[in-house]
Amino acid sequence: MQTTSGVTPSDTVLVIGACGQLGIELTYELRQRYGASRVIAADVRLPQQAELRDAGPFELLDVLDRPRLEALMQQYRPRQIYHLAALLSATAEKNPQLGWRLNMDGLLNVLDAAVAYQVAQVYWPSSIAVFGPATPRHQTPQLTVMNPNTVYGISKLAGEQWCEWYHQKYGLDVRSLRYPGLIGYKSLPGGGTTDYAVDIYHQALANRTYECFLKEDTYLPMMYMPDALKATLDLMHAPADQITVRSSYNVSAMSFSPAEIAASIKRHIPDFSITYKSDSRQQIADSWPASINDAQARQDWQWQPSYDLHKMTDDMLAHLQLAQS
Ligand code: AKB
Repeated sequence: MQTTSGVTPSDTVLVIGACGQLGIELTYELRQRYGASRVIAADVRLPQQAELRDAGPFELLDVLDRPRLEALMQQYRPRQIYHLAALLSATAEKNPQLGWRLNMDGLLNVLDAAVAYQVAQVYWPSSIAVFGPATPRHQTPQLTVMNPNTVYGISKLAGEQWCEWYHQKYGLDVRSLRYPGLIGYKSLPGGGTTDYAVDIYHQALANRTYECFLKEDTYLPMMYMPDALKATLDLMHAPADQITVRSSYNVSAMSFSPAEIAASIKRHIPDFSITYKSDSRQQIADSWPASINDAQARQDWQWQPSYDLHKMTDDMLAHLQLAQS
């Protein structure tokens, strides 16, 4: 039996970067859909969540280590690869050489391995960081001026073009989304500029106060994790002839400022207060879009988000409170 995603019941799926914010949730979701034993979680470090290690196969992998990647390709012969390992924007600015190497050479290692081992599909996340200060900030189109000024954004833009090149040159079915800031309750992000929108929920519950590293009126595009998982899997399951973008799709769900997320939280925690002390991440945020136009994704594979700011806040706080009790 062949599914629309090209994955049959005996195929395996490799998730590289399975211990990251998205990797954890995507691995859980893929294991639910395909069966735990078929989804190989791989990361450079052991997972803190025992479930990730114990419920299915887990392999240590530094994606820059080509021989180790080859060995895993030979062992598992994955039909799909989700390659998520990367340094995010703020961390890559502090360590530009590593940011470039991991984000770029890691991707090229995976694309080469996918061609060599005839992998049916590769997923690789891009980001709104591909846009820059000269990009139209509101309703940023799919195709527009792109002049990223962060190492992360430069590596993501180059990565997008490499994905397109591997598709054209080798017919590799590689698919990608330009994620906005992702917000979820199952894991903490690390090293991103949009991370405040996760941390604020934790601090609101723990301390009733939050000091934000962005200014109160900094609007950024954001997405709740269930929507991010849905977008990723909808894209991967869409018939190949519907995929008209082989670099990376714009996807959008909501846009808000720190003041607005604080007000949303106050509906549940009236004594919550926020203060602002912007740091170097403000400059990164100011170079990114405030909102995204995702008409192409809606047209090609019927993308439709389910969560707005208040609905996300209700769900986030309910789950975090449950975890505390
Ligand atoms: C970051 O802030 O670096 C990431 C992103 C928008 O790609 N969350």
